[in-house]
Amino acid sequence: MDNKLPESFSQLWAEMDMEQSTKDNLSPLHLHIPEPKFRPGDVADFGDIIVPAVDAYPRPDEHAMPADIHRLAYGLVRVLGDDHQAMGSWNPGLDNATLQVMLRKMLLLRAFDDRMFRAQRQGKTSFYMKSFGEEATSVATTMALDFDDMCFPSYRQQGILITRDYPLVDMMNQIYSNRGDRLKGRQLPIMYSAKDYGFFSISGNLTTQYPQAVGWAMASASRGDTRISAVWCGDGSTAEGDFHNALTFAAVYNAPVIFQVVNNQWAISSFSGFAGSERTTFAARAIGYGIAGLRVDGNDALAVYAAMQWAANRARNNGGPTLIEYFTYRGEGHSTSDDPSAYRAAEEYALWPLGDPVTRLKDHLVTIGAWSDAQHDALIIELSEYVKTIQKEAEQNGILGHGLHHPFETMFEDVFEEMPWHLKEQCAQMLEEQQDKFGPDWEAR
Ligand SMILES: Cc1ncc(C[n+]2csc(CCOP(=O)(O)OP(=O)(O)O)c2C)c(N)n1
Ligand SMILES: [Mg+2]
Repeated sequence: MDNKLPESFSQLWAEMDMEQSTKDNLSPLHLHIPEPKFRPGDVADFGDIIVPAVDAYPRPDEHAMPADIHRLAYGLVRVLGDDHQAMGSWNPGLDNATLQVMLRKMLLLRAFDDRMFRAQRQGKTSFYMKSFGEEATSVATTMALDFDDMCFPSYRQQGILITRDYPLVDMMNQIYSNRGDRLKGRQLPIMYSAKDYGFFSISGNLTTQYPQAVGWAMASASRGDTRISAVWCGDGSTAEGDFHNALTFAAVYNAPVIFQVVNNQWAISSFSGFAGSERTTFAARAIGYGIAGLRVDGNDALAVYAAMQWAANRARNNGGPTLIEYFTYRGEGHSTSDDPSAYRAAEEYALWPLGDPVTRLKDHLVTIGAWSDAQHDALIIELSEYVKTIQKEAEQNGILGHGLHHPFETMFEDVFEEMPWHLKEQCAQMLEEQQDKFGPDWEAR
């Protein structure tokens, strides 16, 4: 056997050993493992979060070149000042009636969340997810869109449906997977789908909605339509490949899509550092793709509205995609299956320097004389009673485990236009087995 090859390998290793000896004075490589600043038992201190003055990052022209507005990706768009007045170039100048609707919708969302959380604890459904502290990012954003613009939500934007006046009873029927559930029990509770309300089916697989929103926007543009799409995901979800594929496509084709990252600091028990927040902002991801990027105070409903309006006008005028980061905080657990006291400091939400979105909007309205504390307290009670009434209505259609759901055989339907023989057989077998199990009087419900 020719021994040239082994010889050349040994030469190579010998050379590498020599090189190694010259590196002996280097310290060994090591990895950085992100660690949240505060854990249970600590008192959170958010002193390092920079909250710039209102208008420190003024509103650029909607046609600005992305390269000319990089500052906006590192700043914080704000409208509501510490004195609760709306100020600066981003102030959307909404009239009092519109602001009152915004507040009402955010409060309704909060009342709905509270009620459904409680329903899960009472065993009426298996799962629920609240959006406490993030209400502005779904309500104010939706108000800045047209009704026929298409929304691609993650699981924490039930505020879109509430803002678009989707019937609460239908949301509850879905949560209970009961016989009134428009989705026939085929989706996990809270994973709504409402085509007629411009609300794309929620998927549990994180960030799949990102490329879908781009595809929808590209289709709209290629048809010469005027509708745009808007998509939401969380900070953790930006680590998914789909996030980056979507931004690449949108940048290449200048698609009329608005990317939104709701940076609530947490992805279940992982903090945002695991998605890269220790190095830069999520809005700054836009810079690498050459698209517009805005970082916004997510608890300032007027700033959120203004940013969305800016991006929507830009997209509608063929200015292409924008990436908006809403800097906010997840006030409660990830879902009903989560216990945040196991991994983060207590009272973090109360210490969050950007406050609470509902309180800030309310304080603004009170300050300008368009609302009062008494009206506010009365509205909270009114909405809570309203949600309770709707809940009773939904529960007439059934709750978890009480048997009132769509007939079992419907699970075989809606896939094929004509049911193939093998599914017919399986369906018949299932019904037979149910009869055997529950007796001859049993009827498929
Ligand atoms: C592809 C995929 N990976 C992991 C999960 C499990 N998972 C569900 S929610 C979640 C956290 C997502 O955090 P973030 O994107 O910040 O959204 P938030 O819940 O904070 O709104 C994870 C890891 C999943 N559903 N899909
Ligand atoms: Mg998150």
